[in-house]
Amino acid sequence: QAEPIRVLVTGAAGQIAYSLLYSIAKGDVFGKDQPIILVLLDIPPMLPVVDGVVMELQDCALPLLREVIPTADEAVGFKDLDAAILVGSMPRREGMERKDLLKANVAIFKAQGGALEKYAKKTVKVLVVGNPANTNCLIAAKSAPSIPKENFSCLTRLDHNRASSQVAMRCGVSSDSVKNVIIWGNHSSTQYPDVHHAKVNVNGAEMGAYDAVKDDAWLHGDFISTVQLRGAAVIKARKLSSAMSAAKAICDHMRDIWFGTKEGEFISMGVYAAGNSYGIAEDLIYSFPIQIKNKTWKIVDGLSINDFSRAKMDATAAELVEERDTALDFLSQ
Ligand code: NAX
Repeated sequence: QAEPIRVLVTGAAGQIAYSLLYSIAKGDVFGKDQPIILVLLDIPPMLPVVDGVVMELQDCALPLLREVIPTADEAVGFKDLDAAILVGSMPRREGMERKDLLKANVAIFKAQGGALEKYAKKTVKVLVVGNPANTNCLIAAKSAPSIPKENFSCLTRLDHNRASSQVAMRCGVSSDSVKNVIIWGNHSSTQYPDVHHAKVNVNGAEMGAYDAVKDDAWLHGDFISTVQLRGAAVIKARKLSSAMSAAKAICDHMRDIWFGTKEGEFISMGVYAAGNSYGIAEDLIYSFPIQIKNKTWKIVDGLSINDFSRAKMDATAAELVEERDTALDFLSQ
């Protein structure tokens, strides 16, 4: 059997991790034949809670799970990693300014990027989930200069899945009948969910999303705002932020990195923008349409962009530039 791989999940005492760890440990992400050593990192006061999670993982009696290591020590947590899923971050407290939140997270992701640099394998695949996910990812990547920038990505798959599902429900088809929706930009309310290149399979006939939905006003209006504001709607209803769906999206994202995307399909993820795709400024982590093969992603090029899309892609890029510049000020302090 294969050698075990070492997978880190941070924020291990939190609610996303609670939904995520079971799926990883039972083989949904890295394959049914891949033994796993799970490393669970959280801050020291949460370690008693992490111990409870460790007990539950043991009690699942999962054959692929070789070892579970709870820790608050970065030297232990980031050692020899094959994959790192960075979920933990500083949450926004009431009355907290955006800037203060960003500052606290720059400190966390600078430290964790530094720990990746120092302790992880150079081949480690790093997925940043903790918000602001794009900018946290950029800071982590910059703090780990010897690990290729391409190994870092941030989660916009939840937004992608939300968009697919909205279209599927509207057309009365199953969610796997919808492919190639795109989330452009930031994982924030400025993100642009775009279905101009999406395909819907309606009773065996594949057609463009606009032809399948037959309601351009909805696609240009409520569809976009529903996806953009879905996180807030879940919080309002549940009094807690998305966790089950976030965990599912993390699994989708990492599984696609490990095994590749399906032929002819693309997914969305936040990746390093090098300044040569769709006129998006360089040195941002921006969500693009992505295809993955041999654990290597590439941006799907050459999709036509109309004026409606252009304006929305630029607006979310502008937000990311501002976030980055503020974050880089903190990073250099
Ligand atoms: P919880 O508050 O339930 O858990 C977060 C955990 O992270 C806590 O146990 C906390 O102690 C830990 N933590 C804080 N700082 C840490 C550090 N420096 N090192 C290690 N652990 C640390 O939050 P949860 O609902 O699990 O959400 C986690 C993060 O995901 C939040 O930042 C949230 O905003 C973000 N999300 C991002 C999404 C995305 O699509 N990119 C969607 C879901 C989610 O909202």
